[in-house]
Amino acid sequence: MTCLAMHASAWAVDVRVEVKAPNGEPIANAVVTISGPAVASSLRSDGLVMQQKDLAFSPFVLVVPRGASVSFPNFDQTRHHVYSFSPAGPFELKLYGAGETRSVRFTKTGTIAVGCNIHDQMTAFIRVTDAPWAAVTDKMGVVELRNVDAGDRLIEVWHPQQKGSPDATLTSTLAVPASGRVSKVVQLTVRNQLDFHPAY
Ligand SMILES: [Cu+2]
Repeated sequence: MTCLAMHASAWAVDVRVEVKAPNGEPIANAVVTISGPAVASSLRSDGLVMQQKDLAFSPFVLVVPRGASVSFPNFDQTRHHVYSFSPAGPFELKLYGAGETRSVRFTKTGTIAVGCNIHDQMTAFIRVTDAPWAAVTDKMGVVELRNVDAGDRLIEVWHPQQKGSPDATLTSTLAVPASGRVSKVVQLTVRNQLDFHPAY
């Protein structure tokens, strides 16, 4: 066994983060990242998909490692024209129809607000990160991040309804122990409306 494998198994624990509103309600679609000197990102870099179905993007929020490609398959009978003006990764996928797909590679970290030129109500967000651990909260407001290396870590939480710039995050610290498991509750204030739009 190599030293690296020993390190990963012996000094890493699972971290549970719960994101809540001040009134205690769970906040879904928050991107939780933990930064630190990991050997490699634990995020998958292939098979990343943001589909178009029933005139909506799915998932609404996706987190991907920098350098990854995301495919945008169209499962609707109507054509979509998917684009972003976001400085972190502007792109345009001109009208394409049912059963077709396109893909985009994201090489800068930041927030990509995704829209459709035909259907204004279609909106989604891609967060591109260098953090070794990241996930999107489920409807219970929870992420489980596996095998986080022990040490003092920085947790960042991002949400599309967060006040501030498209890249505004709420940061906090977490001491990750060498064994056991750890959980943390993060309180986040979000607005009723999206703070920014793909066309901005
Ligand atoms: Cu569309």
